[in-house]
Amino acid sequence: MSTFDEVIAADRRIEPRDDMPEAYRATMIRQIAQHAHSEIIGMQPEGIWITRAPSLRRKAILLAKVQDEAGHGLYLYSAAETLGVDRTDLTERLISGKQKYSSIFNYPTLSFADVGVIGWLVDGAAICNQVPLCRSSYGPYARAMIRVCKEESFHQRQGYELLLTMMRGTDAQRAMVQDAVDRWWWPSLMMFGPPDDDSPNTARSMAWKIKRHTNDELRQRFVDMSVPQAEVLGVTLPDPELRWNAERGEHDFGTPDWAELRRVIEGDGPCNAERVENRRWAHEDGAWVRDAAAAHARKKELAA
Ligand code: BYC
Repeated sequence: MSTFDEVIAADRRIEPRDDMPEAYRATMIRQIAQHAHSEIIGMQPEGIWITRAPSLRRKAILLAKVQDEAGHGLYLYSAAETLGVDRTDLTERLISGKQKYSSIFNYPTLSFADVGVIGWLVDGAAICNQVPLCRSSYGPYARAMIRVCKEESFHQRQGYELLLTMMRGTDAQRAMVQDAVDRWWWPSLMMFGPPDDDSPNTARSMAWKIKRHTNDELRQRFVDMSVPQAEVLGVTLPDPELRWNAERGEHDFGTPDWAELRRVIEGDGPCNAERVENRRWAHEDGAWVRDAAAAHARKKELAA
């Protein structure tokens, strides 16, 4: 039987029953739970636009996307449960503020263009971050990521298609898109986490092959990917320092406001209180469903 270190060195997967250092288990629980919470909280900013979508087609698309996000949350909570934690307990940790979720979902969605920009930039950033996680060393997480990424790429395209449509519309629609890009660009760059020299977890997570790239490497990849897409759309990315650096073969770009990221992570973003309060309410309101499901399962067990 291989030891944990041998499995990691050979680039194989750690499975739930394998021996693993307690710190590895704790790191995986932290990251997977935080990721699951992000998917579930991430339903809110787009969800509020379902009833206000401008056509039946847009409503059906948005409804399906938000439902996919609920599904991603479920795969991820299931992956976390293979590490010996309980989903109810993780939800308690989210609503009591003990566990984090992605900073990006603490910003408001002010117009329907935000739905398109979330698809293009937020799901685009999520893909950049999550494709390498399909090769993450923890088996259940890596396998969940494969399906999540397939769905995320569909989400990204629906957002981009919505924006292309709006950009072919009226001046007012083009202005809505530009305004949404101005508001979401910097928070999207912050999704990748703090800069590498201020990222306490990266070195160990790279050594354990949980993360395959650092926060800054993925942020750079996202900028390089987004610039040509912005040109095709005809929008301006709100960064005066953004330019191609032929020597590096990458774009130079400005510094995100790291103090803002810290504030949002610590709970002081524009929508943190509202997001968590909505989640707490939904959890309490759904108690009867969980009770009914548990009673049904007990009845079936007794009958068996
Ligand atoms: N927001 O040492 P670091 C989606 C925390 S869902 C909040 O670099 P790590 C979608 C970090 O947790 C997108 N917290 O950490 C859904 C750590 O905290 P603690 C969610 C952040 O883990 C619906 C501390 O800061 N994606 O796309 O090595 C609709 C220091 O950071 C953030 C995932 O969760 C942040 N932005 O790297 C549409 C992906 N950044 O617990 C779209 C999986 C950092 O040590 N997660 N923190 O106190 C990851 O890849 C990594 O956990 C991160 C951070 C790159 C996010």
